[in-house]
Amino acid sequence: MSATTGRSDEVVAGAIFRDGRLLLAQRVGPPELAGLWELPGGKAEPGESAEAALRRELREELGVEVAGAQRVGAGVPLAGGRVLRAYRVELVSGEPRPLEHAALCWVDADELERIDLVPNDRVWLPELRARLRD
Ligand code: DCP
Repeated sequence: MSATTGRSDEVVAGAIFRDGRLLLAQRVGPPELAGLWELPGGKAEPGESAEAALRRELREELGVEVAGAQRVGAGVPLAGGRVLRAYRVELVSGEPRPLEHAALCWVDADELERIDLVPNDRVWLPELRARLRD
């Protein structure tokens, strides 16, 4: 919990959809998460909005510019008092590259069912699947 804002510290994760597919990124670490796939993102800085944190993290991790931040699914409590939240963001410019991940992939609804997601991100499967089947 932040002493200045009273808000739980947030970890943001970005859901980018394009042509009926969702972008996933393969983690390089820690060892228990290495090789698993996630919505890319990271820790918001103190006082930083979710939208600003997503812009910064996805620029750093993917080399792209994104806009917007529409909540997807439930928040996931993390160890240390942080809360992980997913947001749908729009790709504004750039082609995603794995600058901090082992690899990237674009999955359709069927591939999303079969890929090894990090455990936390599995809670968003119903919403992500619904969006891909729209
Ligand atoms: N996390 C997750 N699912 C995601 C994104 C993150 O479960 N889609 C988890 C993994 C970590 C925590 O959230 O336990 C923080 O994520 P990162 O390590 O990716 O965040 P940072 O890159 O900001 O961390 P650091 O600054 O420590 O490198």
